[in-house]
Amino acid sequence: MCGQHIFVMRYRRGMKTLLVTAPMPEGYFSHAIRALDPDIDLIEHDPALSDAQLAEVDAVLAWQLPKGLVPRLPRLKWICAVSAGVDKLLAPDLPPQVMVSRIVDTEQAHGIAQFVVLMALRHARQLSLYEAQQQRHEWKRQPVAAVRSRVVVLGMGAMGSVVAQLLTQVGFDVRGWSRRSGETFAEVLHDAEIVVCALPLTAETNGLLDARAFASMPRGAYLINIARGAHVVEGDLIDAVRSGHLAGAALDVQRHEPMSADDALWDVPGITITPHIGAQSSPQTIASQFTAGLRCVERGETPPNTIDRTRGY
Ligand code: OXD
Repeated sequence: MCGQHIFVMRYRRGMKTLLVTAPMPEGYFSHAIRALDPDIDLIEHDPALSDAQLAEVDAVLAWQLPKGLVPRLPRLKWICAVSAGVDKLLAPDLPPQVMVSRIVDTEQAHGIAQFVVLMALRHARQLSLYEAQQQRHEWKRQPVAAVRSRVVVLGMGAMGSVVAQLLTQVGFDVRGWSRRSGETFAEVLHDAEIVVCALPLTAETNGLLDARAFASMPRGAYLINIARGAHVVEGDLIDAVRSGHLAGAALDVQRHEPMSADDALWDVPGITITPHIGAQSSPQTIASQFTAGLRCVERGETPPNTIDRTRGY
């Protein structure tokens, strides 16, 4: 369902969409889109595209925007993210009237929730201890009990709420926190055994998980980040883990992706790195939400899941 009318004039012709979806291979999204509607006018991004070709672009389907692209798109009306997060698309030079929407995908949210549960249980059931024992051929039992750890989920949007639900079903004692929950950040962290970051990345949340936040968590707490690397001040996290204040972290996202081979995060005992594989929407889901949104834009209406650009999500 489209939202409100945004244009006085209705568009009579189909719109041209630029696909800026690297690192996905060319064709990854266009095949799925053309399977739904072979007449949609698509071009794949290529640095060699001329100003005249870019001047015809009405919409962009993108993961992130190369610097300098936006001013070359004078007709741009809509950017559709191929992701749940839109932070990589909110370029400072994006004209205010350009709408930005995101993918809202329950399958992806379930995949993320499963990943969080995997990491939370791995930590709470001390799996790394038994893996280390196995390396040493050491058969030694530790006391065991069903997991009831206190978990705080930061961000209770489309992702965070599904994460909180699945953690609760597994037996964790879960509390959600969002800007509107009333409690201060330090209050919510102070007795959290596991903190899960599911926040959107905005100017307010960039670097929120810093030395102060880690100091507010109890000794032995564990961090799971499935949102964006920039939520975490990575140097502060390394210090908090190396000092023994935090037990460790599972980082599916990092500030610099892909991480370079000499990134300091790789070698911190207790920090688990995965390469942004928590979950991903299928090209078919993205194609279907994109084509539905494009129809709205063609009719001069707001596409579904359009974000509030002043809030950043
Ligand atoms: C997303 C992601 O935002 O995959 O969808 O990180």
